[in-house]
Amino acid sequence: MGQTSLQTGGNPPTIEELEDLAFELRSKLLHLCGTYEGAVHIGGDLSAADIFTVLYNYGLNVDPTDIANPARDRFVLSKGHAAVCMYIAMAMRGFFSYDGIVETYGQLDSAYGMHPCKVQLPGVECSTGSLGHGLPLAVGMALSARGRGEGHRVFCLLGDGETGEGSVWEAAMAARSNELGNLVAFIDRNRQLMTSFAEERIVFEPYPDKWAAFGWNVVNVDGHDMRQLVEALDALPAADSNRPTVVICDTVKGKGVDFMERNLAWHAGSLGPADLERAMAALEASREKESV
Ligand SMILES: Cc1ncc(C[n+]2csc(CCOP(=O)(O)OP(=O)(O)O)c2C)c(N)n1
Repeated sequence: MGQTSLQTGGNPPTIEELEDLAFELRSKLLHLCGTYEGAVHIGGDLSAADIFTVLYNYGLNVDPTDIANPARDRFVLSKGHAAVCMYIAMAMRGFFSYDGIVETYGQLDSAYGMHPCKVQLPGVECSTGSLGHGLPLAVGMALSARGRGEGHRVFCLLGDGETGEGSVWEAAMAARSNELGNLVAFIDRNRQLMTSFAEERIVFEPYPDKWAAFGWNVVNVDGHDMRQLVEALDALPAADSNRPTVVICDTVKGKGVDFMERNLAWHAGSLGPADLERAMAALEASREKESV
């Protein structure tokens, strides 16, 4: 598969263009999964694919040709096991080559590890993978930006299961206490953990109320509806405001591939050639269904 795709002549992409990009991202993800011999965290990649798409092509002020620009927005992938989806979204945005990811993904010494490493892969802002650490890191980065008088935002993507970690709530309290309106958390609320459905293990609900009780500005969206995602980004309070924002994205683990959707067997897995064909057919069918 080629590189991206998006030719907007400098204008922000339309909703339709973002939807096409999300489809391309899912296709590329499945193809990688079909060529890599080990397991890929495909379920939580597919649930977050629309979020990655809207962030890298609409929400984040980043430039792949100027990755060290101090004014850039920072992105922290707290659910680090979804790294491959981030790599591909970044490749589609021009940060690196998709073919390069496919060639070395998951191999010893590859820059494209199962979890992201900022030392190995310039453009990645934080090394993550141990759940519960991304939001605390993002709080530190947002606090540092404030201290230096910098006007950028810090975005962080978490899994909902991950928010069972106490460190997330310490960070949530610290963010409000320090009035970090420059901090934006996205939660991939797919209601599944690694081997179980979320509410079977931890009572998350009333989930939005919990964030509100910690003093955050709470926005609820369908995490597969590009228009709602764009509107949430458009409506973010100014970076110099005093309340952090959480965008709770209602999502489906395995989204787009019917036999993976809400299926605990597909937290992580690999695809043989026949599975890949079946998965691609399912993805095409899901797209057609949604465009009716
Ligand atoms: C501290 C820590 N404990 C356990 C794991 C192993 N692990 C990887 S993914 C995962 C499930 C996470 O669920 P969630 O945050 O909801 O992610 P998603 O369902 O979106 O993949 C677990 C337990 C880990 N990476 N870090």
